[in-house]
Amino acid sequence: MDRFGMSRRTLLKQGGAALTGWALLNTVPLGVAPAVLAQTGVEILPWLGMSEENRWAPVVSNQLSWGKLDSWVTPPDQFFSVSRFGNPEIDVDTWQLEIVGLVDNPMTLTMTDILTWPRQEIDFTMECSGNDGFEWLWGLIGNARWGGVPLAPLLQEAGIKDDAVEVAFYGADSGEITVREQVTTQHFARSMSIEEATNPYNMLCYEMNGEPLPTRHGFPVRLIAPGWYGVANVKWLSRIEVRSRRMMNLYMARDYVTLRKEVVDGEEAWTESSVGRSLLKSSPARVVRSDDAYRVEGVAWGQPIAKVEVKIDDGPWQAAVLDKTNVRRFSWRFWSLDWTDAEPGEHSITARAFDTEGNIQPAANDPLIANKVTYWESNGQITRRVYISA
Ligand SMILES: Nc1nc2c(c(=O)[nH]1)N[C@H]1C(S)=C(S)[C@@H](COP(=O)(O)O)O[C@H]1N2
Ligand SMILES: [Mo]
Repeated sequence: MDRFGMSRRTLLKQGGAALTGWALLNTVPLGVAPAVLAQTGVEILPWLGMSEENRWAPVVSNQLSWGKLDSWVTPPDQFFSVSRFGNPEIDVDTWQLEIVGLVDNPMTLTMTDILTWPRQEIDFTMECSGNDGFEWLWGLIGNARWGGVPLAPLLQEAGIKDDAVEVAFYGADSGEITVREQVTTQHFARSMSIEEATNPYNMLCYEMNGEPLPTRHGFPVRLIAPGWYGVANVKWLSRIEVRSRRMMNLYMARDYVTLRKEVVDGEEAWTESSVGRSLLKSSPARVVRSDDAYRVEGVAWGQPIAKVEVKIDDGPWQAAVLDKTNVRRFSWRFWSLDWTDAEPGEHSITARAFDTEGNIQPAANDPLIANKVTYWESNGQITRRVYISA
């Protein structure tokens, strides 16, 4: 028996029943090192002006150490977490997930019920929308192979009624929230439109890299919403409610809101929007040195990546080499660039990603980024500084 109280045999049998279309998404074995990353015997140069200090403990833990990056799949013990109300310990034997609200057949599912549905896996790089890339928040990202059951068939079985507008996902964790001086205790919750919620990639996830979900990543079951920022991926799921009114809670409509000045019909207008789908982004990860050869290594994610370019100081944009061993619709893509003429002294390194639709990651001074005054969804080009010794 394992942590789910199910026998290995039962789990294996269900794994074998995977729907074919989905199963084909995952052919890269876990643990394959990306070819573009330097392996052993290199010196890793530190970035200037970045801090390892964790200012947001205990909400934030385990930021990814870019300098130590050596695997495409992030091991769970190196995977960041963001937990607003602590990490509840849930007893899987008594845990239940309700699917209620505007549905024809309300459901109460146990872990055993969930395990009777065909198991699927999907590779997905999750980034917290607060991962702004500046001095303190740079490592709120990780890539994992998530296992579980697709959400859409469950919602279909529950039968969404015609007057429904959205699906809300509630976590078991809760805390105090104050609205206009009213102090309330609320569960962590986020919602999606019916169309977004029934996207075939959304998953009720119970495994991370082949193991049961660790407590801090949402044991026993979390939502995995590939292509969305971290906040949409509700952990410790306890209730799914189909609703006729939009959820306007802290995580949908107050805190996780991007505030930006735009020009509408020739006039300046402030817009506020809820943090949503992941945006095209890249970042230099580190500079490595072996003998006198230097190399810039980095990562791109958020949208399907077509190309990454790197600019050193005021030099031209140079095409980086994209990793070809690990290419997945929702996962990060590693890249590298040989830095052939590195002179002693301080240098700046900027990366920009291009997606397969031809979009370019915006520059830091692009109005899209410069006129955004909240730090959420910061996908502007990231510049890092490094010192090359004589
Ligand atoms: N129930 C619940 N789900 C949650 C959160 C939370 O605090 N409680 N944090 C969200 C945020 S802001 C992020 S970035 C991701 C982080 O997931 P991880 O901790 O597994 O990396 O979980 C999301 N889901
Ligand atoms: Mo987040």
